[in-house]
Amino acid sequence: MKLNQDIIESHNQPLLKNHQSNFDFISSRLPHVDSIIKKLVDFNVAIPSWALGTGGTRFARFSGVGEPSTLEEKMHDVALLHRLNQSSGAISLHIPWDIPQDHLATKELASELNIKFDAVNSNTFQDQPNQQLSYKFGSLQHVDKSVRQQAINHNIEVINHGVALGSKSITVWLSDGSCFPGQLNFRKAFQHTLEGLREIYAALPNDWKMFVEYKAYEPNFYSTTVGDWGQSLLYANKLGSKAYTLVDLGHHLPNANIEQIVSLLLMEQKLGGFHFNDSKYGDDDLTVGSMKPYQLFLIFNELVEGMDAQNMIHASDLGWMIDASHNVKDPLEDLLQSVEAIMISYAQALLVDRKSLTEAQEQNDVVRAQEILQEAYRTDVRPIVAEARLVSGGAINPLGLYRSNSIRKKLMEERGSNTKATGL
Ligand code: PSV
Ligand code: MN
Repeated sequence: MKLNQDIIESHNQPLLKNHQSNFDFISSRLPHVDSIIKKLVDFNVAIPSWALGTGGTRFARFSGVGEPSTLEEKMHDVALLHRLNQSSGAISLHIPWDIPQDHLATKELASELNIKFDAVNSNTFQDQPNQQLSYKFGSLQHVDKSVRQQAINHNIEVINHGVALGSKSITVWLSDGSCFPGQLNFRKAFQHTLEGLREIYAALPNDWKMFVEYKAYEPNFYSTTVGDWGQSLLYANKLGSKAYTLVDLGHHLPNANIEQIVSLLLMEQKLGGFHFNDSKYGDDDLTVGSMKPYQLFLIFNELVEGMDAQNMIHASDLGWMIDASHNVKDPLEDLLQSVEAIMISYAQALLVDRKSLTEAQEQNDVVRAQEILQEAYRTDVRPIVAEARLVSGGAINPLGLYRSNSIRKKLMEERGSNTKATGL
Protein backbone atom coordinates (compact mmCIF):
# COMPACT_ATOMS: atom_id res chain seq x y z
CA MET A 1 0.00 0.00 0.00
CA LYS A 2 1.36 3.37 -1.01
CA LEU A 3 0.63 6.58 0.79
CA ASN A 4 0.67 9.54 -1.56
CA GLN A 5 2.12 12.88 -0.58
CA ASP A 6 -1.22 14.61 -1.14
CA ILE A 7 -2.80 12.41 1.55
CA ILE A 8 -0.11 13.57 3.96
CA GLU A 9 -0.59 17.18 2.93
CA SER A 10 -4.33 17.09 3.31
CA HIS A 11 -3.85 15.56 6.75
CA ASN A 12 -1.39 18.32 7.68
CA GLN A 13 -3.42 21.23 6.32
CA PRO A 14 -6.02 21.54 9.11
CA LEU A 15 -3.37 20.90 11.78
CA LEU A 16 -0.87 23.49 10.55
CA LYS A 17 -2.17 26.53 12.41
CA ASN A 18 -2.24 24.85 15.78
CA HIS A 19 1.12 23.20 15.17
CA GLN A 20 2.68 26.52 14.20
CA SER A 21 1.50 28.25 17.34
CA ASN A 22 2.78 25.37 19.55
CA PHE A 23 6.08 25.39 17.71
CA ASP A 24 6.45 29.20 17.93
CA PHE A 25 5.78 29.04 21.64
CA ILE A 26 8.48 26.47 22.34
CA SER A 27 11.05 27.82 19.90
CA SER A 28 10.81 31.31 21.37
CA ARG A 29 11.89 29.86 24.70
CA LEU A 30 14.77 27.70 23.51
CA PRO A 31 18.11 28.88 22.18
CA HIS A 32 19.05 26.49 19.38
CA VAL A 33 15.91 24.91 17.98
CA ASP A 34 17.22 24.97 14.39
CA SER A 35 20.18 22.77 15.19
CA ILE A 36 17.92 20.37 17.14
CA ILE A 37 15.58 20.11 14.18
CA LYS A 38 18.48 19.37 11.86
CA LYS A 39 19.62 16.54 14.14
CA LEU A 40 16.10 15.14 14.39
CA VAL A 41 15.70 15.23 10.62
CA ASP A 42 18.91 13.22 10.21
CA PHE A 43 18.06 10.69 12.90
CA ASN A 44 16.50 7.42 11.75
CA VAL A 45 15.64 4.26 13.62
CA ALA A 46 15.63 0.93 11.82
CA ILE A 47 12.61 -1.33 11.98
CA PRO A 48 13.24 -5.05 12.41
CA SER A 49 11.44 -7.29 9.95
CA TRP A 50 10.00 -9.32 12.83
CA ALA A 51 8.25 -6.38 14.45
CA LEU A 52 5.79 -5.92 11.61
CA GLY A 53 3.68 -8.86 12.66
CA THR A 54 1.97 -9.27 15.99
CA GLY A 55 4.32 -10.74 18.54
CA GLY A 56 3.49 -13.56 20.85
CA THR A 57 4.41 -15.18 24.10
CA ARG A 58 5.06 -18.85 24.71
CA PHE A 59 1.40 -19.11 25.68
CA ALA A 60 -0.32 -17.61 22.69
CA ARG A 61 -0.10 -15.43 19.69
CA PHE A 62 -3.13 -13.40 18.68
CA SER A 63 -2.65 -12.59 15.02
CA GLY A 64 -3.73 -9.27 13.66
CA VAL A 65 -5.17 -8.67 10.23
CA GLY A 66 -3.45 -7.57 7.05
CA GLU A 67 -0.04 -8.56 8.42
CA PRO A 68 2.80 -8.73 5.92
CA SER A 69 3.57 -12.31 5.01
CA THR A 70 6.50 -11.75 2.66
CA LEU A 71 9.70 -9.78 2.88
CA GLU A 72 8.40 -7.46 0.17
CA GLU A 73 5.25 -6.72 2.17
CA LYS A 74 7.36 -6.04 5.24
CA MET A 75 9.44 -3.59 3.23
CA HIS A 76 6.22 -1.89 2.13
CA ASP A 77 5.17 -1.58 5.76
CA VAL A 78 8.48 0.02 6.72
CA ALA A 79 8.17 2.41 3.78
CA LEU A 80 4.68 3.30 4.98
CA LEU A 81 5.96 4.07 8.46
CA HIS A 82 8.73 6.14 6.98
CA ARG A 83 6.29 8.10 4.81
CA LEU A 84 4.34 8.92 7.94
CA ASN A 85 7.18 9.84 10.31
CA GLN A 86 10.23 10.28 8.04
CA SER A 87 12.32 8.72 10.80
CA SER A 88 12.27 5.00 10.10
CA GLY A 89 13.84 4.59 6.69
CA ALA A 90 15.64 1.29 7.24
CA ILE A 91 14.76 -2.36 7.75
CA SER A 92 16.78 -4.90 9.68
CA LEU A 93 16.46 -8.47 8.42
CA HIS A 94 16.47 -11.61 10.49
CA ILE A 95 17.81 -14.60 8.62
CA PRO A 96 16.28 -17.15 8.06
CA TRP A 97 12.95 -15.53 8.89
CA ASP A 98 13.33 -13.22 5.92
CA ILE A 99 15.69 -14.64 3.36
CA PRO A 100 15.87 -12.45 0.26
CA GLN A 101 15.26 -14.69 -2.74
CA ASP A 102 16.51 -12.25 -5.34
CA HIS A 103 18.96 -9.74 -3.92
CA LEU A 104 18.92 -7.44 -6.90
CA ALA A 105 15.13 -7.23 -7.02
CA THR A 106 15.00 -6.73 -3.23
CA LYS A 107 17.53 -3.93 -3.47
CA GLU A 108 15.61 -2.32 -6.30
CA LEU A 109 12.41 -2.44 -4.30
CA ALA A 110 14.20 -0.84 -1.36
CA SER A 111 15.44 2.05 -3.44
CA GLU A 112 12.00 2.47 -5.01
CA LEU A 113 10.54 2.61 -1.49
CA ASN A 114 13.32 4.90 -0.27
CA ILE A 115 14.45 2.57 2.52
CA LYS A 116 17.84 1.09 3.38
CA PHE A 117 19.02 -2.18 4.86
CA ASP A 118 20.27 -1.89 8.39
CA ALA A 119 22.12 -4.64 10.31
CA VAL A 120 21.40 -8.23 9.37
CA ASN A 121 20.65 -10.62 12.22
CA SER A 122 21.61 -14.27 12.44
CA ASN A 123 19.53 -16.90 14.18
CA THR A 124 21.07 -19.87 15.91
CA PHE A 125 18.50 -19.86 18.68
CA GLN A 126 16.00 -22.02 16.81
CA ASP A 127 16.22 -25.15 14.73
CA GLN A 128 14.96 -24.64 11.21
CA PRO A 129 13.11 -27.30 9.19
CA ASN A 130 15.64 -29.67 7.57
CA GLN A 131 18.48 -28.35 9.69
CA GLN A 132 21.10 -31.03 10.14
CA LEU A 133 22.19 -30.48 13.74
CA SER A 134 20.24 -29.11 16.68
CA TYR A 135 20.93 -25.97 18.72
CA LYS A 136 19.12 -27.38 21.72
CA PHE A 137 22.33 -27.19 23.76
CA GLY A 138 23.69 -24.06 22.19
CA SER A 139 25.33 -23.04 18.96
CA LEU A 140 28.78 -21.40 19.09
CA GLN A 141 29.33 -22.71 22.63
CA HIS A 142 28.34 -26.29 21.75
CA VAL A 143 30.47 -29.21 22.92
CA ASP A 144 30.25 -30.69 19.41
CA LYS A 145 32.51 -28.99 16.88
CA SER A 146 30.19 -29.78 13.99
CA VAL A 147 27.31 -27.88 15.63
CA ARG A 148 29.65 -24.93 16.16
CA GLN A 149 30.71 -25.09 12.54
CA GLN A 150 27.09 -25.13 11.37
CA ALA A 151 26.45 -21.96 13.41
CA ILE A 152 29.58 -20.29 12.02
CA ASN A 153 28.55 -21.14 8.46
CA HIS A 154 25.10 -19.73 9.08
CA ASN A 155 26.52 -16.42 10.31
CA ILE A 156 28.80 -16.17 7.28
CA GLU A 157 25.82 -16.84 5.05
CA VAL A 158 23.97 -14.01 6.80
CA ILE A 159 26.90 -11.67 6.15
CA ASN A 160 26.79 -12.63 2.48
CA HIS A 161 23.08 -11.80 2.27
CA GLY A 162 23.84 -8.48 3.94
CA VAL A 163 26.66 -7.69 1.54
CA ALA A 164 24.37 -8.37 -1.42
CA LEU A 165 21.78 -5.96 0.01
CA GLY A 166 24.13 -3.19 1.11
CA SER A 167 23.97 -3.75 4.88
CA LYS A 168 27.06 -2.76 6.83
CA SER A 169 26.74 -4.77 10.02
CA ILE A 170 25.71 -8.07 11.51
CA THR A 171 24.13 -8.46 14.93
CA VAL A 172 24.92 -11.72 16.63
CA TRP A 173 22.63 -12.62 19.47
CA LEU A 174 23.23 -16.05 20.93
CA SER A 175 20.77 -17.74 23.23
CA ASP A 176 23.63 -20.02 24.32
CA GLY A 177 23.94 -20.77 27.99
CA SER A 178 22.67 -23.31 30.45
CA CYS A 179 19.49 -23.98 32.37
CA PHE A 180 20.97 -25.87 35.31
CA PRO A 181 24.08 -25.71 37.46
CA GLY A 182 26.70 -28.15 36.27
CA GLN A 183 25.31 -28.31 32.75
CA LEU A 184 28.14 -26.28 31.27
CA ASN A 185 31.82 -25.59 31.75
CA PHE A 186 31.69 -21.77 31.64
CA ARG A 187 35.28 -21.38 30.44
CA LYS A 188 34.93 -23.90 27.65
CA ALA A 189 31.62 -22.34 26.58
CA PHE A 190 33.29 -18.93 26.45
CA GLN A 191 36.33 -20.20 24.53
CA HIS A 192 34.24 -22.06 21.97
CA THR A 193 32.07 -19.00 21.48
CA LEU A 194 35.10 -16.78 21.07
CA GLU A 195 36.63 -19.15 18.49
CA GLY A 196 33.38 -19.16 16.54
CA LEU A 197 33.00 -15.39 16.69
CA ARG A 198 36.60 -15.08 15.46
CA GLU A 199 35.79 -17.11 12.36
CA ILE A 200 32.69 -15.05 11.70
CA TYR A 201 34.65 -11.85 12.31
CA ALA A 202 37.24 -12.98 9.76
CA ALA A 203 34.47 -13.09 7.14
CA LEU A 204 33.46 -9.46 7.72
CA PRO A 205 34.13 -7.03 4.89
CA ASN A 206 36.47 -4.19 5.86
CA ASP A 207 33.75 -1.59 6.18
CA TRP A 208 31.49 -3.82 8.28
CA LYS A 209 30.83 -3.95 12.02
CA MET A 210 29.92 -6.91 14.18
CA PHE A 211 27.53 -6.23 17.07
CA VAL A 212 27.70 -8.69 19.95
CA GLU A 213 24.36 -8.54 21.74
CA TYR A 214 24.08 -9.67 25.34
CA LYS A 215 21.12 -10.83 27.37
CA ALA A 216 20.93 -11.70 31.05
CA TYR A 217 18.57 -14.65 30.81
CA GLU A 218 15.94 -16.34 28.63
CA PRO A 219 15.78 -18.86 27.07
CA ASN A 220 18.52 -20.09 29.38
CA PHE A 221 17.77 -19.56 33.03
CA TYR A 222 20.97 -20.40 34.87
CA SER A 223 23.74 -18.91 32.73
CA THR A 224 24.01 -17.08 29.44
CA THR A 225 27.28 -17.22 27.54
CA VAL A 226 27.01 -13.59 26.44
CA GLY A 227 25.06 -12.57 29.52
CA ASP A 228 25.97 -8.96 30.19
CA TRP A 229 27.85 -5.99 28.84
CA GLY A 230 31.08 -7.11 30.51
CA GLN A 231 31.05 -10.41 28.69
CA SER A 232 30.07 -8.78 25.42
CA LEU A 233 32.86 -6.24 25.83
CA LEU A 234 35.35 -9.05 26.53
CA TYR A 235 34.42 -10.70 23.24
CA ALA A 236 34.42 -7.40 21.35
CA ASN A 237 37.85 -6.44 22.71
CA LYS A 238 39.32 -9.81 21.87
CA LEU A 239 37.81 -9.80 18.38
CA GLY A 240 39.13 -6.44 17.23
CA SER A 241 38.21 -2.98 16.06
CA LYS A 242 35.21 -4.02 13.96
CA ALA A 243 33.47 -5.71 16.91
CA TYR A 244 31.21 -3.78 19.26
CA THR A 245 28.76 -4.33 22.07
CA LEU A 246 25.08 -3.94 21.32
CA VAL A 247 22.76 -2.79 24.08
CA ASP A 248 19.18 -4.06 24.03
CA LEU A 249 17.17 -2.21 26.67
CA GLY A 250 15.27 -5.36 27.67
CA HIS A 251 18.32 -7.51 28.30
CA HIS A 252 19.36 -6.46 31.78
CA LEU A 253 18.69 -7.66 35.26
CA PRO A 254 16.10 -5.52 37.09
CA ASN A 255 17.16 -1.96 37.92
CA ALA A 256 20.44 -2.13 35.99
CA ASN A 257 21.84 1.33 35.35
CA ILE A 258 21.73 1.17 31.56
CA GLU A 259 22.74 4.81 31.14
CA GLN A 260 25.99 4.17 32.98
CA ILE A 261 26.67 1.11 30.80
CA VAL A 262 26.12 3.25 27.72
CA SER A 263 28.43 5.96 28.98
CA LEU A 264 31.31 3.58 29.70
CA LEU A 265 30.93 1.65 26.46
CA LEU A 266 31.07 4.92 24.54
CA MET A 267 34.17 5.93 26.49
CA GLU A 268 35.79 2.67 25.41
CA GLN A 269 34.62 3.26 21.80
CA LYS A 270 32.92 -0.09 21.96
CA LEU A 271 29.25 0.80 21.81
CA GLY A 272 28.04 -0.27 18.38
CA GLY A 273 24.30 -0.39 18.39
CA PHE A 274 21.05 -0.17 20.21
CA HIS A 275 17.84 -2.17 20.40
CA PHE A 276 15.02 -0.06 21.81
CA ASN A 277 12.03 -1.45 23.67
CA ASP A 278 10.53 -1.09 27.11
CA SER A 279 9.66 -3.43 29.92
CA LYS A 280 8.27 -3.69 33.39
CA TYR A 281 9.84 -7.00 34.33
CA GLY A 282 12.26 -8.44 31.80
CA ASP A 283 12.47 -8.67 28.04
CA ASP A 284 8.80 -7.72 27.76
CA ASP A 285 8.93 -6.33 24.23
CA LEU A 286 6.76 -3.36 25.12
CA THR A 287 6.48 -0.11 23.20
CA VAL A 288 9.50 2.15 23.66
CA GLY A 289 8.84 4.78 26.31
CA SER A 290 5.64 3.15 27.53
CA MET A 291 6.99 2.22 30.97
CA LYS A 292 10.12 4.16 31.82
CA PRO A 293 10.32 7.29 29.71
CA TYR A 294 12.65 9.00 32.19
CA GLN A 295 15.13 6.14 31.91
CA LEU A 296 14.96 6.46 28.14
CA PHE A 297 15.74 10.16 28.44
CA LEU A 298 18.66 9.46 30.80
CA ILE A 299 20.04 6.94 28.31
CA PHE A 300 19.78 9.47 25.49
CA ASN A 301 21.39 12.04 27.73
CA GLU A 302 24.46 9.78 28.07
CA LEU A 303 24.37 8.91 24.39
CA VAL A 304 24.46 12.56 23.37
CA GLU A 305 27.08 13.46 25.97
CA GLY A 306 29.28 10.46 25.18
CA MET A 307 28.97 10.73 21.41
CA ASP A 308 29.72 14.45 21.47
CA ALA A 309 32.79 13.80 23.61
CA GLN A 310 34.10 11.57 20.80
CA ASN A 311 32.90 13.83 17.96
CA MET A 312 30.61 11.09 16.74
CA ILE A 313 27.76 11.65 14.32
CA HIS A 314 24.58 10.85 16.20
CA ALA A 315 22.61 9.67 13.21
CA SER A 316 25.11 7.28 11.70
CA ASP A 317 27.89 6.31 14.09
CA LEU A 318 25.73 3.88 16.05
CA GLY A 319 23.17 1.38 14.80
CA TRP A 320 19.71 2.40 16.02
CA MET A 321 16.95 -0.15 15.93
CA ILE A 322 13.66 -0.98 17.60
CA ASP A 323 13.45 -4.53 18.91
CA ALA A 324 9.99 -5.17 20.22
CA SER A 325 6.83 -6.88 19.14
CA HIS A 326 4.15 -7.47 21.65
CA ASN A 327 0.84 -9.25 21.61
CA VAL A 328 -1.89 -6.70 21.98
CA LYS A 329 -1.33 -3.71 19.69
CA ASP A 330 -1.44 -3.18 15.95
CA PRO A 331 2.30 -3.53 15.17
CA LEU A 332 2.37 -0.45 12.94
CA GLU A 333 0.72 1.71 15.59
CA ASP A 334 3.12 0.31 18.16
CA LEU A 335 6.09 1.19 15.95
CA LEU A 336 4.81 4.71 15.35
CA GLN A 337 4.56 5.18 19.10
CA SER A 338 8.04 3.73 19.62
CA VAL A 339 9.70 5.96 17.04
CA GLU A 340 7.92 8.99 18.49
CA ALA A 341 9.14 8.12 22.01
CA ILE A 342 12.70 7.80 20.72
CA MET A 343 12.58 11.15 18.93
CA ILE A 344 11.12 12.86 22.00
CA SER A 345 13.83 11.49 24.29
CA TYR A 346 16.54 12.36 21.80
CA ALA A 347 15.21 15.93 21.45
CA GLN A 348 15.03 16.32 25.23
CA ALA A 349 18.60 15.07 25.59
CA LEU A 350 19.70 17.66 23.03
CA LEU A 351 18.15 20.32 25.26
CA VAL A 352 20.27 19.53 28.31
CA ASP A 353 22.37 22.51 29.35
CA ARG A 354 25.69 20.65 29.32
CA LYS A 355 27.83 23.55 30.46
CA SER A 356 25.71 24.16 33.54
CA LEU A 357 25.50 20.43 34.24
CA THR A 358 29.30 20.15 34.18
CA GLU A 359 29.54 23.13 36.54
CA ALA A 360 27.01 21.58 38.90
CA GLN A 361 28.91 18.29 38.84
CA GLU A 362 32.23 20.01 39.52
CA GLN A 363 30.67 21.82 42.48
CA ASN A 364 28.93 18.71 43.81
CA ASP A 365 25.67 20.60 43.44
CA VAL A 366 23.43 17.55 43.30
CA VAL A 367 20.21 19.52 43.46
CA ARG A 368 21.16 21.76 40.55
CA ALA A 369 22.29 18.77 38.48
CA GLN A 370 18.88 17.16 38.93
CA GLU A 371 17.10 20.42 38.11
CA ILE A 372 19.07 20.75 34.88
CA LEU A 373 18.23 17.25 33.72
CA GLN A 374 14.60 17.52 34.68
CA GLU A 375 14.24 20.93 33.08
CA ALA A 376 15.04 19.25 29.76
CA TYR A 377 12.96 16.16 30.49
CA ARG A 378 9.91 18.20 31.46
CA THR A 379 10.01 20.32 28.34
CA ASP A 380 7.25 19.40 25.93
CA VAL A 381 9.31 18.89 22.77
CA ARG A 382 6.52 17.33 20.74
CA PRO A 383 6.08 20.43 18.54
CA ILE A 384 9.81 20.31 17.73
CA VAL A 385 9.62 16.65 16.78
CA ALA A 386 6.51 17.36 14.69
CA GLU A 387 8.26 20.28 12.99
CA ALA A 388 11.20 18.00 12.06
CA ARG A 389 8.72 15.59 10.51
CA LEU A 390 6.90 18.37 8.71
CA VAL A 391 10.03 19.81 7.09
CA SER A 392 10.96 16.29 5.95
CA GLY A 393 7.58 15.77 4.30
CA GLY A 394 6.02 13.61 7.02
CA ALA A 395 2.74 13.85 8.86
CA ILE A 396 2.18 16.22 11.76
CA ASN A 397 0.35 13.43 13.56
CA PRO A 398 1.43 10.06 12.07
CA LEU A 399 -0.75 7.94 14.33
CA GLY A 400 -3.74 10.20 13.72
CA LEU A 401 -3.29 9.88 9.96
CA TYR A 402 -2.78 6.12 10.22
CA ARG A 403 -6.14 5.87 11.96
CA SER A 404 -8.13 8.45 10.01
CA ASN A 405 -6.95 6.93 6.75
CA SER A 406 -7.98 3.44 7.94
CA ILE A 407 -4.62 2.08 6.89
CA ARG A 408 -4.94 -1.23 8.69
CA LYS A 409 -8.32 -1.81 7.06
CA LYS A 410 -6.80 -1.11 3.66
CA LEU A 411 -3.95 -3.52 4.38
CA MET A 412 -6.49 -6.13 5.38
CA GLU A 413 -8.40 -5.63 2.14
CA GLU A 414 -5.15 -5.98 0.23
CA ARG A 415 -3.66 -8.90 2.13
CA GLY A 416 -6.59 -10.60 3.79
CA SER A 417 -7.49 -11.14 7.40
CA ASN A 418 -5.70 -14.41 7.79
CA THR A 419 -2.11 -13.50 7.08
CA LYS A 420 0.75 -14.40 9.36
CA ALA A 421 4.11 -12.67 9.45
CA THR A 422 7.15 -14.92 9.44
CA GLY A 423 9.44 -15.07 12.38
CA LEU A 424 7.08 -15.42 15.27
C1 PSV B 1 16.66 -11.58 21.64
O1 PSV B 1 15.79 -11.45 22.74
C2 PSV B 1 16.60 -10.39 20.70
O2 PSV B 1 16.69 -9.20 21.43
C3 PSV B 1 17.65 -10.45 19.64
O3 PSV B 1 18.00 -9.17 19.20
C4 PSV B 1 16.94 -11.19 18.56
O4 PSV B 1 17.55 -11.04 17.32
C5 PSV B 1 15.56 -10.53 18.64
O5 PSV B 1 15.36 -10.38 20.03
C6 PSV B 1 14.44 -11.26 17.98
O6 PSV B 1 14.09 -12.43 18.64
MN1 MN C 1 17.58 -7.41 20.62
